[in-house]
Amino acid sequence: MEKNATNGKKNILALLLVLSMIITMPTIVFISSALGGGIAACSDISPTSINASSNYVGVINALPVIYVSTEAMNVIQITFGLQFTQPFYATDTNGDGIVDTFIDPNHLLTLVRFVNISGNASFLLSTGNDMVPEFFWDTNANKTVLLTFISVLLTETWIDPEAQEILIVADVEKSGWVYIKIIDPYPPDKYPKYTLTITTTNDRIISSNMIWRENGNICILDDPSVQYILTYKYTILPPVFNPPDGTIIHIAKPTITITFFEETSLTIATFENNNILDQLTTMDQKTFIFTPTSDLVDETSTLNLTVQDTKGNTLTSTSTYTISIAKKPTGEIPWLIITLIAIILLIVIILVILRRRLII
Ligand SMILES: [Ca+2]
Ligand SMILES: [Ca+2]
Repeated sequence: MEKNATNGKKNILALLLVLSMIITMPTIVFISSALGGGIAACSDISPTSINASSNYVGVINALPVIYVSTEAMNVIQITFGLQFTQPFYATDTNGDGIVDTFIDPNHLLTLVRFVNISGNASFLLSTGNDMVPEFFWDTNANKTVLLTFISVLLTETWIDPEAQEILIVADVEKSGWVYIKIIDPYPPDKYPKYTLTITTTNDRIISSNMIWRENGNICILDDPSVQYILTYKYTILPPVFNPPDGTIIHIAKPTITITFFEETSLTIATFENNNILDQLTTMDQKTFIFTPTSDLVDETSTLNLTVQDTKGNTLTSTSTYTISIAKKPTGEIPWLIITLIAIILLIVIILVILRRRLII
């Protein structure tokens, strides 16, 4: 009884609170399914969208939506020969005041990713099913901006052992906005302790929210630069394997050397999942030599090493080899060939004898 009375008081208080808020804040809409439902506030909805009924204090079921402007949509239609029957739009699904979800009811555009460009919520969009964007839609300015896609090959690399930095320069010829794809030589899944900073030649740092690293690539969205410097802060540089990764080995007991650029200690060493830690030798803790104690057999084998530096950083490196040992002659007598030759000789002899008899 007491509990019901308390609930009743709570309901009256809630009703008064809701009514007072509707009166004092007309631009805010509430969801409330009678008095048992929750209350949620959403901005950017005009009071005209309040749908009141006898059972509901106030109802919203629409999320804030931004529709593309006709002008911005026309740029894309004309440039890419597309025909939109309805405008594409964006919604704010979590009510934080920033649109976060892109919808194209025409199913002509593919969302590549959301990006915040100088505080403007924008969507990188592809005009096909691929994930290479052709333009971005800035929902704040409600304009579409065309992008140039460039795939850059890295050519020059410097290593600064003092700063433990790898510097790579990427030259890009462009004007206007560009979406650049560069192969990531030190992807985060393989080198989780390396950090990457991208700067331009005038020391402008590319904001980390304009850089994406996935599937072994680095993607950068940027406007006015022509040269980018990729700086990786490393912990342990990857070693050099000799013979290199992917080599086909034709000898049963090959010697494989692994050279690091700094002193390290081996913590794990396996070859085709067998522990070979005590089969590796080193004179300087930089170059390690592995010669198998027993003959290798024909198969694809991976050499896997984990090392640790003096600061406790670790690095795991692998190199895979195809073992293909040449077959020795077996020494067996080729009876089939001998039999065939004997039969041919016999036929020849018979033919010669028959011919002589005919002549006589
Ligand atoms: Ca949002
Ligand atoms: Ca595309």
